[in-house]
Amino acid sequence: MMSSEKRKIGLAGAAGAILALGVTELVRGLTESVPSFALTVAQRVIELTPGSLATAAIGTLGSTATAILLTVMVTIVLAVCAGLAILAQRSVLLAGAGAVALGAVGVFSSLGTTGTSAVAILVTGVAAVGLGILMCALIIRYAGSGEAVSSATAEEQAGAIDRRKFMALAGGAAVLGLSSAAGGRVLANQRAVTTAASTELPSSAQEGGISSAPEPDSGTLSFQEVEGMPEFLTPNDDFYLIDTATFSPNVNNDDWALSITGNVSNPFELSYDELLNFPAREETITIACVSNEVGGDLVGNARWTGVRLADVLEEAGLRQGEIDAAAEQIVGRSVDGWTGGFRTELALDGREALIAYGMNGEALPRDHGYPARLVIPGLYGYVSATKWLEEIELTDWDFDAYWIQRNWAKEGPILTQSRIDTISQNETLSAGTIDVGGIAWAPTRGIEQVEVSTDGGDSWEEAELAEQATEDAWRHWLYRWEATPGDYTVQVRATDGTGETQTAELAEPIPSGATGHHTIEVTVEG
Ligand SMILES: Nc1nc2c(c(=O)[nH]1)N[C@H]1C(S)=C(S)[C@@H](COP(=O)(O)O)O[C@H]1N2
Ligand SMILES: [Mo]
Repeated sequence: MMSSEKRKIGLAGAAGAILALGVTELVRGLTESVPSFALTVAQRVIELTPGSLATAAIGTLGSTATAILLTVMVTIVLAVCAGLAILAQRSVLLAGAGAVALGAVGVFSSLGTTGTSAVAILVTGVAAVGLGILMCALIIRYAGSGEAVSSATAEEQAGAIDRRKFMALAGGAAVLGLSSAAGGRVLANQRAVTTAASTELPSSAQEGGISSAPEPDSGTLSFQEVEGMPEFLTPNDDFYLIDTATFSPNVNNDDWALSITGNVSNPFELSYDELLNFPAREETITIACVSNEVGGDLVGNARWTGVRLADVLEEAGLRQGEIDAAAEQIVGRSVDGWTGGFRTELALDGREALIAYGMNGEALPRDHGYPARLVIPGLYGYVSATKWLEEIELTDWDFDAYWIQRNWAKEGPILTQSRIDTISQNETLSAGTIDVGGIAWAPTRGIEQVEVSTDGGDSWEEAELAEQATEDAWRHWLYRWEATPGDYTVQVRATDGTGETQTAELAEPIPSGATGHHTIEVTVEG
C-alpha cells in the first residue's frame, strides 16, 4: 500500500505535469511558431509504429485512433511525473533529469514541423518543464503531513488544513493546466479557420473559366428516392479522412509553393496564383483507401477542381512516350514529409490526373489537403493522393514512398468494388418488394454491370444501373427484390468496363486492397 504521503507527492507530480502540458498547448494557441508538443509526439509514435499496426489502427479507428493514442500518452506522462516526484524525495538530481528528458522528447518531436521556430520551441520546452517542477515543489511543500505536531487533535487539525491546502494547490494547478490546454486548442482552431483562407473556390486565372467533361443530369445519377442510398457526390464534411497527420498541417497559400523537381529538364516552382493560371478542370472522381474493407466506407466521390498534372509536367519538360527510367516515378511530397509515388505514365496516359485545389465547389478543405493535393483516377490514395502537396519529384522506380516502406504494394490500382447500402446486416424485412441498392466503382474502367445474389452466390440477377457520370466516378445500382419469407444471404458483384467481374476470393486490405463480395444476411418475414 502506498502511504498517503507518497500518494500526495505523486499527485503533486501529476498536477505539475498537467500544468506543464497545458502551458505548451496554450503557447501553441498563441503562436504559430510552436506546435502542440502532445500532437507532435503522437505523430512520432505513429511514424515509429510498425506500418501494418499503424494503418490497421488508422484504417479501422480513423481519428479515434489519435484520440486513444493521445489519452494513453498523457496518462503515461502523468504516471511518470508522479513517479518522478516521489523519486525527488530521494534524488532531486535524478528526478530533475527525468523531467528534463520528458521535456526533451516534446522539444525534439516538435523541431522542424512546418512553420515553427526552433528557438520558440526550445524556450517553451524549458519554461514548461521549469513551471511543472516549480508547481510540483510548491504543492509538496504545502502538503506537509503535520507529523511533527504532538497532540492528536492538533495533528488532525493540522492534517486537515494541509489536506485542504494541498487539494486547493494541486487542484488549482490541474484546473489551470486543463484550461490552458482548452484555451490553446480554441485559439489554434480559430486561427486555422482564418488562415486556411476562405472556403470559397478560387477562380481560375485562366480565361474561358473551367472546362469539364459533360455530365448527365444529376437526377439520373442515383436512386435518391431509395432510403439509405449514398448521395452521388459525397459532401465534404462526410468525406472519409485518412492520413498519418495527427493534426492537419495549417498551410497559408501566401507562403506556399509547389516545386516540380528531380529528373526533369526544367524544374520550377509554382505559387498558388501561378497554379491557378493553368487551365482549370473540374472532374468527378471516386477515390478510395486501400485499407477499405469489403463493404467499408473509406471511399468517396467528389467533384474536384484543379489543373491537369500533365499540363504542369509538360512545362517541366516531360512528355508522354519520352519518359526515361530516371523519371519513371512521380513522388508527391507533403509539407509534413509524407510521400506517395506512382508510375509517371499514369499521369500522361489521358486520365484526368489532377493537382486539385477545389472539392465540390469549395476550396479544398484543410483536412483534405489545403491548398492543393493530387487526385489520380484509378489509384488508391496511399500511392497517389498526396494532400498538402508541396513537391512533385520525378525520380526512378527504386524510391519507396511512405506506405511502400511499410510493406504495402508498390503499385496501387483501385480494385473493382461494390457495396450494398440500403439493407443492413441481420435486418428483419417484410416480404414484398425490397430495394437492394448501393454503389459500385472501378475508376478509369467504369462499371458495366452489377449483379445481386440472394442465395449466397449460387445464382445472380442483374441490377438496374443509374447513368454513369464518368468512368472515374462510382455508379449507383438498384435491385428490386421480390422477397418471400425466409433467411437470405444477399451479395453483390460488379463487372468493370473491361468485362472483368469482381472475384469472390476473400483478401485482407494489406498489401493491395480487400477483395470478396459484400455480403449481408437478412430475415424476411411474412
Ligand atoms: N500528406 C498526406 N497525404 C495523404 C495521406 C497522408 O497520410 N498524408 N494519406 C493518403 C491516403 S492513405 C488516402 S486513402 C487519401 C485520403 O484522402 P482524404 O483524407 O481526403 O479522403 O489521402 C492520401 N494522401
Ligand atoms: Mo489510404
